Amino acid sequence: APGAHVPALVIGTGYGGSVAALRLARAGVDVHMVEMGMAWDTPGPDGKIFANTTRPDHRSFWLRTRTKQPLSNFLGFPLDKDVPRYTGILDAEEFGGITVYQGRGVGGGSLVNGGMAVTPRRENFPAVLPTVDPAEMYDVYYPRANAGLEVADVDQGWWESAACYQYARVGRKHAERSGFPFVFVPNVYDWDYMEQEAAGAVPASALDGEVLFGNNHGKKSLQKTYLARAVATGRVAVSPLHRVTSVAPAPGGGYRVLVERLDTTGAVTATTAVTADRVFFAAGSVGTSKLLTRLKATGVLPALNDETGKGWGDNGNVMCGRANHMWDATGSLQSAMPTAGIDNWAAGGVFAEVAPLPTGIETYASFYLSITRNPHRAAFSWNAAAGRVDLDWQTVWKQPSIAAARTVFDKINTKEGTIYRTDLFGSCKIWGDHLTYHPLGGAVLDRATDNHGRLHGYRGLYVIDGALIPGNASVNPFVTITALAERNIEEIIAKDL
Ligand code: FAE
Repeated sequence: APGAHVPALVIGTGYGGSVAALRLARAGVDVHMVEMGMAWDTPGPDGKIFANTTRPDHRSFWLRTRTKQPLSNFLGFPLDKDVPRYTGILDAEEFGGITVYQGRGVGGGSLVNGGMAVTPRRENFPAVLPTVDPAEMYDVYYPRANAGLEVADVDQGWWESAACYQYARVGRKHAERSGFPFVFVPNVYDWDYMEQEAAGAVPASALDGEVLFGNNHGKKSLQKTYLARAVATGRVAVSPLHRVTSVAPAPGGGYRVLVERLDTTGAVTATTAVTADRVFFAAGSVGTSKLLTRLKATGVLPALNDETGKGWGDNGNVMCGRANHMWDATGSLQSAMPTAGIDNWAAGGVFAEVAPLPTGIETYASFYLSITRNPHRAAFSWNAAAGRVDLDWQTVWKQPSIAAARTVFDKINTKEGTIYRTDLFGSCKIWGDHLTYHPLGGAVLDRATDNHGRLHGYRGLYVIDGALIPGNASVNPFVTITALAERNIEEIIAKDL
């Protein structure tokens, strides 16, 4: 309600926001979560909440009139098509040199991601978060995050013979024949449900390719884990289709937060002000960085320090496909949930996820999303003339990522006598180097904030999402985002409340 006062306001409902809300509520604090995306709790015209990856519709993209598929082409045919403008689930946010894919809705990125729940190797952690004690993370907060997210391992016995993981077994064979370590990775998918999908006993979900535009059944997104527990406390209110535009010091103490209410075309139908004692920025790396950069530059939060908006990276994401021989078919049925990776981080700076290409037909393609050690870091800045926040990432900055990925895939291609696919990202284009799924940084821990996410310059303002991590996590990031949030909120509850 207008003029309302809340003890804690959380901007965004992704991993960082969900951890903050649950822990604050359990500590007796009333929490208001503001989420610009939809609730995703109501079936659409086809009876399903989420659209299928292969059949995008109005639900699929955030405020676009044409889809922007990460794999833009297939066998020479462009895949994109017109869709009605709608507050859909996947945002393909375009900056000068990169398109950043993000989830929109209650649950944030957990709604659209592959569910790969990877804890970094301990020896790599000091480079990920140099100011955080590895012992506390690996003894306390990573285990807490994995438990809270309900992370589980696939049954390897089942996996060995499941038709839907033939693509992953081909990935293993090729990795091992070239001498690369092949690792299983846990996931948040309900494996019992997937086994029943494979047996034809329940509606297909991961086995119907559901991932990028939401998953209707087996994936344990945050709505089923942290957020469900947060709401069950009775202390957490969630406002979907509401976007925070300003956070300013309030005359009587606390902060005045301006919130726009959106309709499903993205139009603003109302603006309200809420006063909050504490505000947690959990709008994701890009969302938090954009807000803080603008609020600092426009004089609303002038005391934020000069690290604001800096230290942003793409987690070294780069994609590629390989064309297999006909004896290495990858299967017409592919589970949309990845289970495996090729870990060449130590030798080549690459951790490559063996990814599905769930097209429903045999493609003879192996597809990979590589996470690489890329040194480039970009900064957000306020473009006053255009009234928007820009990011200075350059496409050529992906070259170190391509070089790292080639340490694995050139060798595999030589060994197998195979070549790269050139039809997935355009015509005659090998590398998907125009995008990231893993934005990280922009309000880096112990730089823009103190070592627990307290923003410098303003008591009661916190960052608690992927913006804290300086650009690279060495693996898929959400377990690290969750574990860091668990660590920081414990300290904040103990010392600040
Ligand atoms: P995030 O989950 O992005 O949540 C931020 C929320 O804030 C969103 O719901 C926004 O709509 C909302 N928001 C933004 N601005 C505002 C505003 N002004 N007012 C109100 N609300 C706002 O942040 N990671 C893995 O570890 N494993 C995977 O398998 C994996 N696969 C992925 C696949 C795809 C296609 C994508 C896009 C990402 C994937 N990721 C994966 C990345 C992962 O989802 C991402 O790192 C986390 O979701 C980031 O968590 P945050 O809490 O930082």
